Amino acid sequence: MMYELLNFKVRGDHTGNLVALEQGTDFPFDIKRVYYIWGTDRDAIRGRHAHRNLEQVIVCTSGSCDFILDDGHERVTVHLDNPAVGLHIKSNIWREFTNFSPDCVVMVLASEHYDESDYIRDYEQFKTEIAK
Ligand code: T46
Repeated sequence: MMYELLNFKVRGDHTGNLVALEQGTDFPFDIKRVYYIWGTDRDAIRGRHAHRNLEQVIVCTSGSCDFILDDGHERVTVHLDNPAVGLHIKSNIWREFTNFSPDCVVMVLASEHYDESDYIRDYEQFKTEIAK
């Protein structure tokens, strides 16, 4: 399976909505890092890499964008536009993301600290590594 969509529990009333993500109960891994991305041009293409070990849950907390995922055999596009849904991606999946709305904010919860050596930034290298 290339990805999984997590439907978070929403605590909402007439004043608004709240999602709480707690390690060990609502979440598939221990969270070591959180980062977020905003202010992207609609046509910008970010990502263009895979991770050797990292697992992530990606939430579009505002606006929308498209994630293109590739396991070396097929490519799928996942449209994110709901802050109550998390896109869970495990290791060894090539990802690109684009088609950002002007108000898009992407929050990422990651299973590891930042480590550049975990990135595979060349597509041919990615294909070679997953073929092993
Ligand atoms: C991913 C997608 C969804 C850091 O110093 N610490 C960090 O934790 C991160 C994530 C990045 N950086 C530095 C590395 C680069 O100099 O910030 C700069 C931009 O990173 P990058 O070009 O990798 O950003 P994206 O948006 O292409 O990819 C990021 C994550 O790196 C990646 O793991 O899956 O978001």
